Amino acid sequence: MKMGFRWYGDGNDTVSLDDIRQIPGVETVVWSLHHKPAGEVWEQAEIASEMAKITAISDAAAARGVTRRLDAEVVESVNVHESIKLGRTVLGLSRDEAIQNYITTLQRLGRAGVKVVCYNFMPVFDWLRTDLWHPLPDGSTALYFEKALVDQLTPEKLIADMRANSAELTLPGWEPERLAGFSELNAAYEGVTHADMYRTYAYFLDAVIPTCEEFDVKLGVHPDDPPFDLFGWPRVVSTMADLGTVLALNDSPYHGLTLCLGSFSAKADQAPRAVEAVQTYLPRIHFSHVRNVKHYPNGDFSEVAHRACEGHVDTVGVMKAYADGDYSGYIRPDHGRHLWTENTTNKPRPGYGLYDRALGIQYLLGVWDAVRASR
Ligand code: DNO
Repeated sequence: MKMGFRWYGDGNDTVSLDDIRQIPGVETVVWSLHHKPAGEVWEQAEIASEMAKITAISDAAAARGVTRRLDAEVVESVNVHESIKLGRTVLGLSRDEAIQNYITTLQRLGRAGVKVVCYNFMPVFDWLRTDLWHPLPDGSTALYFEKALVDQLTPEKLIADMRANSAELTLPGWEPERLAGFSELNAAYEGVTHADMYRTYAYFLDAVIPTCEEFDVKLGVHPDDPPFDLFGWPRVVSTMADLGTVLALNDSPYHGLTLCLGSFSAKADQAPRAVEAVQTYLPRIHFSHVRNVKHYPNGDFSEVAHRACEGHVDTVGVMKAYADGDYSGYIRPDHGRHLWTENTTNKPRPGYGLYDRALGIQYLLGVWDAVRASR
């Protein structure tokens, strides 16, 4: 297993590569070209330059006698254009053009040494929360989902809120272009069913997986977040059963999961199945996000510290299942609470501060090390 840490890039993240390098146990920096809209080809030179920043930090440290290196083997995400999910031209791009661009990007990432590419297949929006700075009783803040608010929310109001709340940083999945094309997309999804989405998904996989095999790049789909339909748009990567359906769309081992246990467990009845999900799909899990959520009886959920007893995700059982299965993929902590100065002078990207994710890693590695030491 390789432990990773997500980094949004120079000038786009309050956390620096040197901060990441000092977290014990981190071996992989999870990166992306965050300025690239879905559907656009990534240039080889841009890929090389971003990856070189990550490896250069190890070179500088090596000069001071540090031997542990950071690699750049995991990309989160190369976003899938809506034309691919809809199976038709939308936002000025045809499905097959968008797929060809995706293939070109995968080829270039493979050539550069990337091993896993994360993506999602959610219609229109990426992840959704109602409060990005929700106060927790301990004085920290965290991402929060208030069900009653979403039940009476229109997509238009949501967009305005996200724009106002995101502290001037572009959130992944909420890029200005995607928000701008919203009305066209809303109309395009009218009447689209779950079965339609599985059909377009299979078409996409059939087209891109041969490239993944040739260039040795594994694809890992991220579960829907939250894992249920929103605004009537069909989400198809939500439940334990959906994960099985999705994997059965294409048998190649290069088609697998980015098993985000926090997203998977954001549906209260799925949270108790987190360990089972790891055990069931282990050989097809290429990348995993391990974090915790706490459910409330009214349907709300809050993100909490990584420790198992803080919420409803058995993070100990999850790490034990990975260790017992000799998991050889990538894991990262996810969505920390915002701690200390992160609530005042050093506001990070929501969910992506330094401290709570660094603490989370030590907890996850503690379980991993304990299980392996007890063999
Ligand atoms: C949010 C993330 C998601 C995730 C994408 C994967 O913090 O978990 O934006 O990266 O859904 O494509």
